[in-house]
Amino acid sequence: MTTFWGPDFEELRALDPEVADGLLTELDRQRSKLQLIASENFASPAVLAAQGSVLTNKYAEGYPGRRYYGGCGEAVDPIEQLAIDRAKALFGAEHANVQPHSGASANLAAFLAVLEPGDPILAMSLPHGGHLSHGMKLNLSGRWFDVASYGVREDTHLIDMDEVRAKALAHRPKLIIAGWSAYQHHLDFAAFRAIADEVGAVLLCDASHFVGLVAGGAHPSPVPYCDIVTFTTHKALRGPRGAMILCKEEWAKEIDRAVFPGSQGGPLEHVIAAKAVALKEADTPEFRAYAQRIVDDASALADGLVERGYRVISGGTETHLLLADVTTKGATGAEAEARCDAAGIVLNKNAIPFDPLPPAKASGIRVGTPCVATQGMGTGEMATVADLIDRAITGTDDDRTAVRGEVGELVGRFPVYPRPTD
Ligand code: DSN
Repeated sequence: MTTFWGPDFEELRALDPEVADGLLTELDRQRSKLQLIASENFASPAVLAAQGSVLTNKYAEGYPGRRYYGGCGEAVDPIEQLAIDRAKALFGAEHANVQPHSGASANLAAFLAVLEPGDPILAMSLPHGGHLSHGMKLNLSGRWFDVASYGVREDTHLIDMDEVRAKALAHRPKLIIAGWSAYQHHLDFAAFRAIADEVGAVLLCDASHFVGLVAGGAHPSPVPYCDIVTFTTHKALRGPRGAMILCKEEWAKEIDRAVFPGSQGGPLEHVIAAKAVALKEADTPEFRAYAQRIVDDASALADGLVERGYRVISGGTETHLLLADVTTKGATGAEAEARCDAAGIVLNKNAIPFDPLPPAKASGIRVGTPCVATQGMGTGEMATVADLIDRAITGTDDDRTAVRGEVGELVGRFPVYPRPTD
């Protein structure tokens, strides 16, 4: 039996102490601060082992059984096939492509499969919570397609499906995108499907943010309703950095061609192996409990901030994140982000719907619970987290020093990547 041969940190430290020091600094940052960025997570040691493996050495342009390089039959083909089969089984999908390097790359491939330059598309606007690859004017999607966007209602901060339908009837998009980066509620996939059918559009869901919740049964699935579903694998799904595409069988050939050779070359087989591991981890009762904990934590955190006088956008959350207006607390989003960071709390400034401030300042913060739920923190800890955030934003430098100490104590009770002494 061959024994595993993988990353040797001492060798790295001897060869390149600057990079080694950087890795240790990052490990310490992840361990010692409170990680509340909604799109981040802590990949498991098994995922990290697969990603840091000799598969990085292998070229494998093509697909299992149909490669443009020799040497793929022994390991690369079976591992990629395993990832494909696990993705199809976990999400009940007809077809899976596990090669996209990122969410933007997955969306690009979906566009290539469906659209021609200049075609009309309809997607959620970036300032209301959409993603830049959904038609933002500086992004390829905004430069190459004729984009109309829908948003949220000013009174409820919820997507108004009547508005989506009216925009679709007026714009006649060839592609409708359902999906977001900063929205707190379930999308009405059935309504999106009906609108797409009414105007003859293809329906794409970018499920990057919530696909981990879908995998764990804590969020409705877009798969039965959508022609194509793209998603990143490193958010709540807790896999390696990368992405996947699921689609109906009728789109399978177009999607595969659009990924390779349409928009990518050699697949990252070490990352694909790590995706396979993450999919196996996600297909367990432990992961289902984890997904529910993420949602429960986010809801408890929203309640905690509301109790402390914050305006939580739409009043609460059904997902893993919330948006809170911090301007009533005497800070812009950028200032709140900096003050929290000084107190050991990592989150990001975020535009809120109808934000009067520019995105670099923003009126809000986005707070997510995938990381703290991985650490095992529950709703009881979220009251403490809300208090720490509030004191970091509204307090003095001395208060932030005190909060930093309490953050250290809290994360010390829920260690991530534990030290031998933890
Ligand atoms: N940048 C990611 C996020 O933080 O939401 C989406 O790509």
